[in-house]
Amino acid sequence: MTIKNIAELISFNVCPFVQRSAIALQEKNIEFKTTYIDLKSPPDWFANVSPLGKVPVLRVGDAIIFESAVIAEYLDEKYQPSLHPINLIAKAHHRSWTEFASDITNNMFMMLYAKTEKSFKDLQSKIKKQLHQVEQVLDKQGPLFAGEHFSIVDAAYAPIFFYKILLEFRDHPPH
Ligand SMILES: N[C@@H](CCC(=O)N[C@@H](CS)C(=O)NCC(=O)O)C(=O)O
Repeated sequence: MTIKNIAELISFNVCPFVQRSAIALQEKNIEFKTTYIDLKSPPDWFANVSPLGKVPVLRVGDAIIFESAVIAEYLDEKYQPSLHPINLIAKAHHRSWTEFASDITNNMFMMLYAKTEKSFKDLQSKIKKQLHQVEQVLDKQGPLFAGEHFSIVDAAYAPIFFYKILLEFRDHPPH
């Protein structure tokens, strides 16, 4: 069953953090409206809804929720069934790997905007090591973090694969 029109996702094109929220909304079968803004020249109203000046922001009625990991947690608590493991240790592990996904995503961002060949290459090898760590976890329990079942942590990794494809065939910064 789809839950109708309860949310507006304030977005920026190809933002991996926005993609996380969009995936979480879709996995929860929530119908939502997407509003794209240009981060280089945001509309006046954006400062009032985004305390950190970042996307994603989820607008639910008059309320604002920001930070992609928090948006995912909010959606998971509000709309059942939960996409977290029941076991509290497993759930804590999923949250830890979500943190790690944020670090990888930030490194990918920095790689995309790297100013020098050296910083580009350094980040590339750091990300490779990080992805290798993730692979080792998934090799034991994959293909997803909870085996066959999609969990909220998987929403944090899906955009990483999109960015990986974007970056992996490059051996120098795109700019
Ligand atoms: N920790 C934030 C990161 C979000 C983020 O960095 N979004 C970028 C776009 S992909 C942004 O809004 N950047 C604008 C800025 O930093 O001023 C989250 O998980 O939601």
